[in-house]
This record gives sequence, structure tokens and C-alpha cells, in this order.
Amino acid sequence: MTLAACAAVLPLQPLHAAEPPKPCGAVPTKQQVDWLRMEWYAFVHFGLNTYTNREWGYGDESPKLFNPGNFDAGKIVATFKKAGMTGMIYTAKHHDGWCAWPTRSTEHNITKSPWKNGKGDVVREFAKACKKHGIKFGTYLSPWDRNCAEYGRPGYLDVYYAQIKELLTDYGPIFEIWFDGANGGDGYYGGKREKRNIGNADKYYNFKEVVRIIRSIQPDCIIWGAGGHGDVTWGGSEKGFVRLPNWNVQGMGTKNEKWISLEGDTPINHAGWFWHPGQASKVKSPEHLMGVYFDSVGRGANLILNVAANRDGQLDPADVASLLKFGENRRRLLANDYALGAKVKASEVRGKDKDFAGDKLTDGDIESYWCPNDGTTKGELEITLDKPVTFDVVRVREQIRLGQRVKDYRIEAFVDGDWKVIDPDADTLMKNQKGKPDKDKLKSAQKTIGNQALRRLDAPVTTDRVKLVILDARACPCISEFSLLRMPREIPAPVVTRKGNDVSISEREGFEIVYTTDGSEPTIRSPKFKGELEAPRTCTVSAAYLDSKTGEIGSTGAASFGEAKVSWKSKDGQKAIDDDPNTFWQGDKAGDSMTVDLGRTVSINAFSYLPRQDGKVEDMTDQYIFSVSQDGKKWRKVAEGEFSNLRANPIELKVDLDKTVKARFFRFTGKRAIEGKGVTAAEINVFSPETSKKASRRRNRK
Ligand code: FUL
Repeated sequence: MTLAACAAVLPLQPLHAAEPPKPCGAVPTKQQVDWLRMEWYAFVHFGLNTYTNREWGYGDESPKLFNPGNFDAGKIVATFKKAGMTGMIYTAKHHDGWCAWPTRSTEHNITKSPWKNGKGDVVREFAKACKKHGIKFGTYLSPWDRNCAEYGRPGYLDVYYAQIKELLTDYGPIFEIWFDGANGGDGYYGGKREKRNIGNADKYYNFKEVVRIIRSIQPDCIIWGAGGHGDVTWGGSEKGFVRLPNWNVQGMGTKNEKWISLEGDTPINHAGWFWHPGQASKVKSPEHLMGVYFDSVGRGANLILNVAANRDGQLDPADVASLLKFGENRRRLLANDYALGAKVKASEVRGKDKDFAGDKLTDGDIESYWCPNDGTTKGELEITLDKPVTFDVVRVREQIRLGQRVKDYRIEAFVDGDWKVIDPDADTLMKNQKGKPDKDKLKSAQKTIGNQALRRLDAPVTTDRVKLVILDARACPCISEFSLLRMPREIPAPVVTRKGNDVSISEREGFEIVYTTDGSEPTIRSPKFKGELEAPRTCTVSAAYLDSKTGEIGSTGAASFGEAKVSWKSKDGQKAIDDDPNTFWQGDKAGDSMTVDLGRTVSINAFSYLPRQDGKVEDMTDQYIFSVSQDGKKWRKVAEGEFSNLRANPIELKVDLDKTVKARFFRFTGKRAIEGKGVTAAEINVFSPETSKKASRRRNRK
């Protein structure tokens, strides 16, 4: 064939297909990419703390406490699977040091528990159930061990490394192993009951060696934390959101750039990571969880959502209901991508090669991507749909195997004869994020994408033309997917608050409010809230929006109140009994107390403490004494202990008393603070045994 004849039969393409771009900066390992594709999975905190109503055990708890009557790993895992979760991570050992598997490394383990006559193994049961139901299994192994006599000394490392090896050798594939950042402090330590500081955690645990051990046994296991030597790290809050901008890059711009992804972590229940009695009213609503999903997965990270097992070994029904509803909403959100198959016109295509053309954005293939020529760091992609569609969520993905590149972009839609920007710019996005922008990673306002950016628009948009405009990138952008999605209809949960005796329930236009005061779920037959409700006694108010026309009822929002504080008086602690979480009582030094006159004799079976809520940990009380008196002169200590994990998660913590006491006065003593000389408390509540008789009195005037 002559050269001319040959050219005649060739399609209109360059003779040589364009080369893919070279990777830019740090790139993820195959394991990190696979992990990011998992999106969200469960955390299960379940151990001795489940039985002691605590978040951190001291290390002296008896293994005999662990005896779940109805533990069924299969049922728990099936629930996660049903919700659409892709895996679960179990706390095989928390800070209290008790091991939920028959480890050879310490006596403080499940063989000493009555459950299954000491023959039980929670790790094995979860691992097996995950295999059966087709989700991945991972484990959490606390580096801090408040039980081990050797903790803080070199001897502990033998114990700890042995535990890592056992977990990675005996239970099949572990997709992720979690090394908590909470380390050192006081504890039981084999009976010494003292404070042990380990100094530099990275040095003490020798995380480099830890990583070497793990990689040698299970090279595919994702390592969380490990002093920065691992594959993924903390998202920066225990509320689940990760900060913006989210660059999956450590040491950006240096020779030692490393790919590290973020994981947002949060419990599904406001009560904490472990299960706590009466927590049903504190479950986060499906809409709240959707928000967390957008602020973690939708920011290019993963989400680990904790759903704790209770004393019986089951998930809390309220948690399950919210999890499944959110799972269903997520499924519906992702079910229809209106941009799929749409035509895409790109401002520039790499080497004019169709393998890098604009329509790679809408081909439903996460691996293929649009890319311009080297040196081009901007671009416009115009997406034309067959017919107008209505959407309120936009998803964009980068081909992360070639590194994270995009620094800024915007989305436009053609509406009413004009192109309009429909998503917030980088400045607004960063200003309005929860938490503070990640200063370390911030040179100027940036809008990153990474594995995926899910953007919820202020209002639905109807159009058949949309534009993705890449404004800036580290190198030629590589965009793999562009999707237009629609949020399923959500009826959010109302917010229930109380000031003095008066309960407020947030209103919603077009809806009525139904409520209960006995902890039960409101139904269409429950009383309607007309704006006035008194709750002077300990009770739970649960409310939901009702669409009276359709009978549709939304998610439940609830609040558990202690005794109302209207008759309370305190000389020193007024700010901790003013129903205002933003003010706090301040004691000058550790050991200072605040005393409250309740104005009448009250049966008290629990109290709660809300730490200061202004984002500071200085003077934040983390050890307490709670005393009561009938006459304000003779005092009786009825509780003493620790408030745990406040630095990472400063939530209201409730302490049940051993038995109900009658008292006219109480005294709260801040024995110690996390930092600083003084002690504080934002709010103190006291609770009476909840009886149906004591449920709030209605005062519906309207
Ligand atoms: C924290 C721990 O101290 C909490 O107890 C919990 O396990 C959470 C996931 O990590 O740092």
C-alpha cells in the first residue's frame, strides 16, 4: 500500500495516540485508591466500657463484666451491609487494655470473661460475619494501654507488637488497622495507679517498625495514623467532617511528598463512642448523617461512622433506624446520574486524542478521564443533556492515580438564557466550612476535588446545559467523572431545646409538629405542638414534622432533660445552671467547687456535665467529685471519676449514680483540668428517675 492510500483509510486521528500525562506530585498506592473507593464503613466500639457507662476505662475493670446475652455478629454486619456500608472496624482493644480476643499477649482478655465460658472471640465472630456478608473487616488496636504494667516502658512494645501480629495473622484479611492518637496519662498499670507519659509517641512505639511488621504480614492493609508513617490519617474532628482544602498530600511541593488520605470519624449517637444507657434520644438524624457524608466523602475523604453495640450485644434500635434511613437516602441520591451519557465539549483535548476527550466525564467509567495538553492548567467542559433535568447536587472526580491536581474550579448552568455560576467560590466554601480551614495546607483559598467533590446547591437547578470550568491546577487536570444528582426528599428532625421550664421546638413551614414526652417515637396520632409546652421534670421530649395533607412524618428530634433549673440558686456556679451552653463556671484552681441550692428536695439518680463549648481546652475539667447535701452543711460524696476524651470530643457526659439519693443541694468539684490551672463547667444537670407520671405537663393554650 502506498503512503497516500494508507492515509486515506485512516480515521481522522493523529498517527500517534497521545501519551498519558506524567503523575503530578505524590500518587496513591493501589491500596489507597481501593480504600478511597470504599467511601464509608462502620466503627464498632464494644468492650468493657459498654458495661461501665464510660468512654475510657481506667484499666482496672473486671473482665467478668463482659457478658453480652444476645451478641450476634451476623445480625450487626447484615445491618451495615443493608445500609450500604462497605466494611467495619472493631475495637479489639480500647485504652482500658482488655482484649476482645483470646490473645496470648496478656491475661486481661476475653478468656477471663463469663461470655461463652471464656471460649468466646468477638474479633473472630465479626471477621467471619464480614466475610459471609461480603464487607471488609478491620481492627482498632489502642496503643495506649491503661492496664498493662509495662506501659510506658520498653517491655510494653513486646506485648503490643505481639497483639498486632496476632490480629493480622489469625483473622483473615484486615482492610484497615487503626492506631489511636490518645496516648499516655494516668491509669491502673498493673496496680501502680499512676501517671505515665510516653513523650514522643512516634519514638516510643517506633511506628516505623510497626508499619514494617504490618506490611510484612498484610501488605494490603491500610494503616491509620501510626505517627504519620501510615496511609491515612484523622480528618481533624470527631464530628465526622474533614477540613478544607483537602489535599491528600503530605509535604506538598517538597521532594518527600507523600499521599495520605483523610478519614472523617464520628459516632452515630451524641452520647459517645461506646453505648450508654438511655442514648436512644441522642441519635443523630438521617439528615444530620447526610450532612456528615457531604462533609467527609463529599470532600474527597472517607467516613467511618460508629454504631456501638449495647450490653446485650445488639445495636441500639434507634441507631439502626437512623443508619438505615440515611443509607436509603444515600442510595437514592446516587441512583440516578442525569449527566450519564451526555455530550461533552472540551476547550482542549490532549493531543486531540479521543482517549482523553471530554465525554470521558460522562461515560460512567471511573478510570477514563479528560485531560488537556501538558502545561494547560485551565479548561472548560460544556455538558449538553438530551433534555432539561432538575438536579441539586453535582459530583466531580479526579483521576487520582495520576495525583491530585485541581486547585480551583466552578460549575455553571445555562438558565434563563444565561450562564450562571451555581456553586460557591473557594473563599465562601472555606469560610463556611465547619471547623477552621486547614492553615498548614492553605496558601490561598482553594477548592480541591481529589477522589470526589460532592457539592450540594442552594436550590435545585433545571437546565440541559452545564459547564465545569477548571480555574487552576498543579498540572494539566485529569477529570474522570462529572455527575448531576438529585437529593431525595428529606423531612429533617426538629430541634428540641428547653430554657427554664419552657420547651421550644423549631418550626418548619408547611408542617405541623407532633411530639411525645415519654421517649416514644411521635406518630400522626401524637399530640400536636402549638408553641407552648412545659417540662419542669426529668423527661425526654421527642418531636417530628408532620405533613398533615399526606400524613408523611419526618425524622425524630429528641432531647433528654434533667430537672428544670428555675428554682436553682448558686453563688459561684450560676453560669453552669443558666441553660446557656456558651457561658461557663470558672474555678480558679483545681479542686474548686460550685454549690447549688435546688430550692427543694430532689431524688437524684444521675448528673451530667457539659464541658466549655468555646473550642478551648484550657481549664476544661476532666476529673470530678459530685457531692450532695440535705442542709448545705453535711456533705456526702456520691460520685467521683473522669470525663474522658474531651479534647477530641467535648460533648455532654452523663454519670449515673450508684443509687438514687435525696438532696436539696449538690456540689460539683473540678478535681483536675486537661490543661491550665483552673477548672470549668458550661452546664451541670441533675436527673431524677424518669416515670410516666413525671413526664412534662402540657400547657397548650392555643
Ligand atoms: C479517640 C478515642 O480516645 C476515643 O475513645 C475513640 O476510640 C475515638 C475513635 O478515638 O481518640
